Amino acid sequence: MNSDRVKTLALDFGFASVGIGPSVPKRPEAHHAWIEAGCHGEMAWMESHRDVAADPDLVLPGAVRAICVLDRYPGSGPEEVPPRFGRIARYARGKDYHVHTLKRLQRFGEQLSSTFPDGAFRACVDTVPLLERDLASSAGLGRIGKHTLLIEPAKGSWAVLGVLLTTVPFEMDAPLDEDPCGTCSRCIEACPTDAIEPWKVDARRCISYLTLEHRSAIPAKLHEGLGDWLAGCDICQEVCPHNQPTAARANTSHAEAFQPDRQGFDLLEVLGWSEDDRRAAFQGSALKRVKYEALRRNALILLTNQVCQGDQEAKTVLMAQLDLIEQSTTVSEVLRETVRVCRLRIQ
Ligand code: B12
Ligand code: SF4
Ligand code: SF4
Repeated sequence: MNSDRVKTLALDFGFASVGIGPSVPKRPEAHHAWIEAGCHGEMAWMESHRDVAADPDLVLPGAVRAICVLDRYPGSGPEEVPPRFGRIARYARGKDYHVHTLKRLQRFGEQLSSTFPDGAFRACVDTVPLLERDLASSAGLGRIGKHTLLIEPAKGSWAVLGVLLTTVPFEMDAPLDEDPCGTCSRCIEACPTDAIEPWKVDARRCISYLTLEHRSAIPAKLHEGLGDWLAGCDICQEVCPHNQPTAARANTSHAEAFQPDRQGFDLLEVLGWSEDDRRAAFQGSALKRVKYEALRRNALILLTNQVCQGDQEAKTVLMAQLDLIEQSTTVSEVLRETVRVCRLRIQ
């Protein structure tokens, strides 16, 4: 079935790019091996829903195509930050894509349903464990780099993805599966926690996972690697040659909702927050999933990193914070363990 109308409509809905490919992933075995090796860490849902990744029929019975869409957000190279400041990843500097991309994708699906009443559509944006990058590369949106992110030709990887599964056999686009990296290994060398092997990221070592998803204490050997990342990490994208500034990238359009509100937060401010303050600061942001305890844990580690780099002013406030937490009767095991490691590091 001709796909022109689908594509025009996707662009009308504000997506930066759209492609159509098969609903089944190309490399389900790589996902299987990743889970078997335990690379998903504490993301138990990935293991319990592992069958879904290989079989989209479990998400939408009779699915034959994945209509893949992409929203770009502004990116840049490495950046300077003020002292005692924690950075947040760029995808989370604007509005929450789990809401903005998903809502538009759902409305796009509803519109297609009225045009193709015999077809079924289901919108997914991180909401089910499909292999979105695998499907997007099969739909011709971009190629997968060694850091495992999807890289758009001439545009780069600063983008989030969405998938609309459908039972309608629309005409497919040519896949983009060539290796975009060649002999480059910049992301592997730049990753501070050695999380990347070519085309495999061990989430248990990835700062993005550790700061956003991991609820337990962060292993002591990885504290220093967190550097100044309070939530998420962009280092592998900052260094990638496909993301370096060019005239084409300077003219790249970004979804309005993803214009950055802020680069990050003052660490002392974060440590002084109540749960209500956290909720208010993260309202409408993808960061709302970072829980209060995890945020305090991250902030303590970052402040300790700065003390270890010679910031004496940070040391005074950090010591006061560590004392305060230790004296509290309601402090969690996670924070207690974090305080213990922070003290050892600044001794
Ligand atoms: C779990 C998850 C994470 C985990 C694990 C990351 C990972 N690399 O797997 C953590 C928390 C660490 C994470 C971090 C980030 N994430 Co994330 N994450 C996901 C999620 C929910 C599932 C990914 C998954 O299934 N991983 C399991 C592994 C096995 O899958 P995979 O790496 O895609 O595996 C494929 C490739 O490796 C490929 N492959 C294997 N061998 C080879 C060989 C060759 C030659 C080739 C070409 C390919 C290839 O085949 C595998 C199977 O398809 C997706 C959304 C989704 N449903 O897809 C978002 C998603 C991947 N994340 C996204 C983003 C933005 C990020 C961060 C940039 C956020 C940040 N700034 O902090 C970082 C980037 C870290 C990184 N380098 O990956 C975007 C990526 C957009 C893009 N341009 O690619 C997604 C698609 C969310 C979205 N809807 O937009 N994420
Ligand atoms: S997001 Fe950061 S920690 Fe994770 S793989 Fe990329 S560089 Fe490494
Ligand atoms: S930094 Fe180099 S190796 Fe890593 S994804 Fe980009 S091109 Fe590939």
